[in-house]
Amino acid sequence: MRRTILAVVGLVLILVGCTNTATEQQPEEQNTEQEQMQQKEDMEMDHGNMEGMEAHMDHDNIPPLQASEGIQKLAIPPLLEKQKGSDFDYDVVAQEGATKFFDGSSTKTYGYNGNLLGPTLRLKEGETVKVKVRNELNEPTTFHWHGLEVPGTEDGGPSDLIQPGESKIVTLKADQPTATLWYHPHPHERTAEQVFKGLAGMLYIDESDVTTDLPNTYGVDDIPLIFQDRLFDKNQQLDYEALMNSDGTIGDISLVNGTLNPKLTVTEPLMRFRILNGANARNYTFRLSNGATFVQIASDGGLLQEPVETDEITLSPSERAEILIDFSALDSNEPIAITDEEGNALLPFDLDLDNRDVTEETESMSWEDNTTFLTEEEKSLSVTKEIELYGMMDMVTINGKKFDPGRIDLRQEQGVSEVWEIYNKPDEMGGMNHPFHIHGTQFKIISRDGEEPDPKEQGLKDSVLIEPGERVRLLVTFPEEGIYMYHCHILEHEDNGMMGQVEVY
Ligand SMILES: [Cu+2]
Repeated sequence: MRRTILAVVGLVLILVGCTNTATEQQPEEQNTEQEQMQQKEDMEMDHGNMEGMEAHMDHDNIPPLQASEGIQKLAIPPLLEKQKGSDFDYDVVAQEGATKFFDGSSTKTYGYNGNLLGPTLRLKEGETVKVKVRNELNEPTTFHWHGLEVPGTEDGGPSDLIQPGESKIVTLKADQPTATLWYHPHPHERTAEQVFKGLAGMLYIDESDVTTDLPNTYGVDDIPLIFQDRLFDKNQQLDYEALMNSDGTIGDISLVNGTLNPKLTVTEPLMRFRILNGANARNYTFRLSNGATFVQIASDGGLLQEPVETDEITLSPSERAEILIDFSALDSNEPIAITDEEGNALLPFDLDLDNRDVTEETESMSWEDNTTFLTEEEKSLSVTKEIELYGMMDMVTINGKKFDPGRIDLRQEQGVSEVWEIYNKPDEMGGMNHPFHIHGTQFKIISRDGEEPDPKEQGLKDSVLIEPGERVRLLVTFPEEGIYMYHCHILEHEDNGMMGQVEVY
C-alpha cells in the first residue's frame, strides 16, 4: 500500500515537473533504510518530539480524495449586495452556523453572512468601497483580503484582531488589474482552525466597463470553484483540535464551494471557472476526466501574459487559476468531470447545451497588450532580500526565526521594486513543499532555479509553490505603505510561526 502511494506521488511529482522529490529515495544519497531510520531518530531526539513525528505530513501518507457521487447541485456563493443608505457599502459578518453535509447529522461550521464560506464580493477596477466587518464568533478573528493591494492598516493581518461582538469599517481600493482574489481570517495561531471550519469567500476585481469577451455572467458561464479537503470525526463534526495535523491538516473528503458530492449542469458552451485552492495544506493537480485540454487565462493576480492551452494545472494552498473549458465539441453522453491527479472526479458535469456555438475565439480575447512579461532590466536586478524557508510541523522557521509580532524582519520602500530570493532549504528527511505568500503585493516570478517560469506562472502572483531545494526569485513591489505579512500558506505552518513582517515605508 505504502509503495503504491509512493509510486503515485512520484508520478504526480514528475508530471508537475518536480526535479527534487521529497520522498525518502533520493538517488544522489543512496542512503540505506537503516541510515534513514537513524537520521529520523536523531531528529526526533533533537526535538524531543517522537510522538509528533509520526504525524509529520510527508509526501507518502496523503490520503486520497473520495470521488464525487454527483448527487448534490454545486452551491454557488451568492453575490454580496451593496448596502443602501448606510455609511458603508458592504457588510461582512463572521458567524457560527450549522451545515448538513451528511444524511442524519448536522455539522457545526463557520461562515460569513451564513453558515459556511461567504458571499462573493465584486469590486470594480479603480473603485473604493467601505466594508463593515463584524465578528459574531466566540473568539477573535481578522478579515484579510488576500491579494488585494491595500494599505497595511486595511489588510486584516494578525495585529488587526476584532474581538467577539465588535466591528470596524475598512476601506478597500481596487487599484489593480482585474483578478480573482479571496478573503479569509488571519488571527495568529487561529487561522487554520477558522478556515477549516468554513471561513473563506471570493473577492473579484472586475473590469470597470464590461468590454471583455470573456464569459462573465456570474453563476451561469462564470463560476467560482473553491476546492477544499476536510476531515470529519466520527460524529461528522469538524473537531479541529482532535483532527489537526501540525504539518497541515489534510482530509479525504472533497468539498467544492462547500458542497459534498457536487455536480454542475453546464448550459453554455464556453465556460469560465475561477479556481481557488482553499485547502489548509493539500496541493491539487486538476485535469479533465477525458484528458481534453483547456485554456488557462489567469493566475492569482490577473490575466496571464498569454493564454495557455494545457491538460492540467497544479495549485498549492491559496493559489488561483482561471480557466476556460469549451464544451461545444464534447459528446453530451460522455461523462466529464474535473478530476484530481489520481483521476478522482471532484466536480462532474451534466451537459445541457441548447446551442453549441462558441462565438468567441479564446486566442483573440482581451490580449491586446503584449508587452514583455519582464524587461531585461528587471531580470538583471540583483537580489536584495533573502528568505530561507525551513522545517516541518512546529519546527518551521523563516530565516531561522519564528513569527514575532513585535519584530520587523524586512523593510522596503513603497513603489520600489526589489528582488526577493526564496530558498526552501531541505532537511534530513528531504523537506516539504511550502506555498509562499506575500501580503499587499502582486509579484512576478523572475526565475525558478535560474530558469524562466512556466507560461502558467507568467502573470501576477501573490503565492508561489516552492519545492525542497528550490530557489525562486520574485520581483516584488508594494504600491501602498504599512506592515505586511509574508508566510507559508500551509495554514498550520503559518500558525506555527512560519511568518515574517515587512514594513513598507
Ligand atoms: Cu510550509
